[in-house]
Amino acid sequence: MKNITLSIVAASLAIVTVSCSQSSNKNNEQTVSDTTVVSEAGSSTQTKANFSIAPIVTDYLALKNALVSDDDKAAASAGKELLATLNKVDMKAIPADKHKEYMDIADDAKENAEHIGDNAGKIDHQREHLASLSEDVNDLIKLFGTSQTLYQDHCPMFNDGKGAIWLSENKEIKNPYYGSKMISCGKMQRELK
Ligand SMILES: [Cu+2]
Repeated sequence: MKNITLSIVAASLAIVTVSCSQSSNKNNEQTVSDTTVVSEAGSSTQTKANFSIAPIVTDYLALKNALVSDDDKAAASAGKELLATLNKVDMKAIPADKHKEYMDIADDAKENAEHIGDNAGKIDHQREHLASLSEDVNDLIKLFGTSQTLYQDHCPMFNDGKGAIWLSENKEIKNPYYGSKMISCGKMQRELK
């Protein structure tokens, strides 16, 4: 019975991690805590509403700032930090009605953080993942709010002119998609708080 459960877990992890080249070493933590939440669902209000995305935002900003500075190595280590932070999230702290949405966003954010972490030396690739990661963090802010005032900035040029957003702790524009090449390219779209 235990073997069957383990192979199901292994199979589902395999499905989650096949996308975009590198296979990952995602640990089982999340699956385990997820199961715990499901089994507790019957025992009513176990969830505390004290979840904060602040540690995720802090790691995201460090990563973003590394790319502003054209520092692929610092971006990689910040990506690894962010992945660790996401893996540490206690699912029981997240209100039940936001649980599924959180999981969807966090899965995507983990994949982006992991790829940024694994791609020192390929700053263009890291920046592609930053575009998607910034959407994830923006979605988390919509869902949970932010204790820190942030600015949603937009770069109109990135991704062949399709544009991309990023989040910043400063009003001043410092573009993480182009770094020193075009540091002031972009516009602040709105203030988040
Ligand atoms: Cu990738």
